[in-house]
Amino acid sequence: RKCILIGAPVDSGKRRTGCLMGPDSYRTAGLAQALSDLGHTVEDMGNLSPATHAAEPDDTHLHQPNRTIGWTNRLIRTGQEAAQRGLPIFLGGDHALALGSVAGMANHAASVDRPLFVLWLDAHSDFHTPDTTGSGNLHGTPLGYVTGRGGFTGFPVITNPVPEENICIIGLRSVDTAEREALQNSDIRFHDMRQIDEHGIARPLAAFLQHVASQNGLLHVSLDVDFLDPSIAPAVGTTVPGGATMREGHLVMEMISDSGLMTSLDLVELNPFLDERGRTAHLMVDLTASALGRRVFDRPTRSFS
Ligand code: DIR
Ligand code: MN
Ligand code: MN
Ligand code: MN
Repeated sequence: RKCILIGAPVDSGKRRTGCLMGPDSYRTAGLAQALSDLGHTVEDMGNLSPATHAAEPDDTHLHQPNRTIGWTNRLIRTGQEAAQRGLPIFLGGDHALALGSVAGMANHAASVDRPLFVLWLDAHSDFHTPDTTGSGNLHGTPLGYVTGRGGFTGFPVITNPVPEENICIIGLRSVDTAEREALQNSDIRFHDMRQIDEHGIARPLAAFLQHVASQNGLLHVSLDVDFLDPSIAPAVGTTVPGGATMREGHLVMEMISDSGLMTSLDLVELNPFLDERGRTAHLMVDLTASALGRRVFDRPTRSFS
């Protein structure tokens, strides 16, 4: 396949900075080589910058809304164009980049007359709107935006909202009060860590992938570093204990690969400033490789005699 790396050093989605260093960390950790070793063609578009935007208002509880609007404009257009040529991999950058990446993929899906499905791997549900967010951090709003919830004044109008029933969130363990009610009243499929503990992570994922396949859908995967347990992925500003293990992470990505369904991917929330010798960047690269065909524990037949 043709993988198109899109550097999206978005850092406007929350107050703690550092995600702007994400794209170059993935490059340093060897992402392009890992993908070409698997037989894929790799094109690196370099790092984007936000479209021109107004100065930030000072009469809002939101953090840098206009810069995020600039990023959203840029990423919708670039993503939509890239999706016609290959499999876009958005190198974040914080999760505010997904306002643009997912909206762009929704436009692309509509243009080829297929439904878009979204797999959200995250400790958080990111289903806020600018009106419900308590933190004012827009990285908590992408699923609210792409499903067409209100309140996104000044943002590009959502022309192709993603139907709630086309979204599956796995890994939840930190959901704000305002989001909880909205989520429970929505048709989004969501699976918290308790469900994963009780039934395993494969079951809900397999059901969702089967559904995507039955609808001939495109599949966008959004991988937030904090989906993973902080003990294996410490380089994120919003660590939440009790996350996915190394093998759960790889299992998810390997099942995605087996399905052959993934058509675009976000790697988000990596803050290399918080990392220990690039270990989180390296893990994210390894997970991406698993999603694109690598089998970590597949080894040539060995004899144990
Ligand atoms: C939190 C953080 N729910 C907020 N969200 C994060 O600020 O709205 N999402 N970290 O991944
Ligand atoms: Mn997130
Ligand atoms: Mn998160
Ligand atoms: Mn490696």
